[in-house]
Amino acid sequence: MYNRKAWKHVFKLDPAKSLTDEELDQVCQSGTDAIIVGGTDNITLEGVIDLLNHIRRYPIPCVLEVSTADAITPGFDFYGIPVVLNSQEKKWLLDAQHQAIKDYGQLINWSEILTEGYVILNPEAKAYQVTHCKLPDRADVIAYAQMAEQMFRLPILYLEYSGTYGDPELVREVKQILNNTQLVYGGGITTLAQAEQMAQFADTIVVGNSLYENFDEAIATVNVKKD
Ligand code: 1GP
Repeated sequence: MYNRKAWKHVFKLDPAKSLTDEELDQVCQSGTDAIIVGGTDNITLEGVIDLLNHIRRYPIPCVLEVSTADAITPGFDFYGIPVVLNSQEKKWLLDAQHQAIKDYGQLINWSEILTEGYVILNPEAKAYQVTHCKLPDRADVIAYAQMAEQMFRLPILYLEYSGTYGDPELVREVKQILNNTQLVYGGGITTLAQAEQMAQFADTIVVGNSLYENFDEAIATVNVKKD
């Protein structure tokens, strides 16, 4: 089975956005450690299956990050289940997940489930707005990290700045207090230099949007693995 803790660089593909077939081939052959399929808006089962069919031509681990139960399909290696720690609504902490387990419980292979404790730090991000987050300060984030590891024993803590480049100092501080929980950073990485800066501290960095904005520069972020 795949060792997700060793993933240093991951691309996130949004089923609602499009790349050419050639670009998708390049993403799959880039040398990245895994591909996450996920997004917030307009996620359809058809879009997810299209991407899965393409990615499955390549021997690369593939994760579906579940944002709507309607777009879940078999065939992924892992299913990421976001739990939004700084949401102000219980729905995004427990209720949506609870309902999905009620509906699909018998079909779930629990060894494929990765619960991701999300802390969303960009108020402009769609996910921040949809889940009615509250902006945490530094002390809040540190406490969320401790909660994730020590209280809830979450496999992953995801510092999510989607759409904007985050604070490397905060990522460094969070890393210092995590031992078993995998620290994932995502948001605003458009260059190799930014990838290198965040990869000093995060276990895993995620590159998403820039694939759709400056493809070649986004692909070059994989070179962070050579460091
Ligand atoms: C989004 O964390 C990922 O969920 C990556 O962020 O799209 O800003 O690269 P970007």
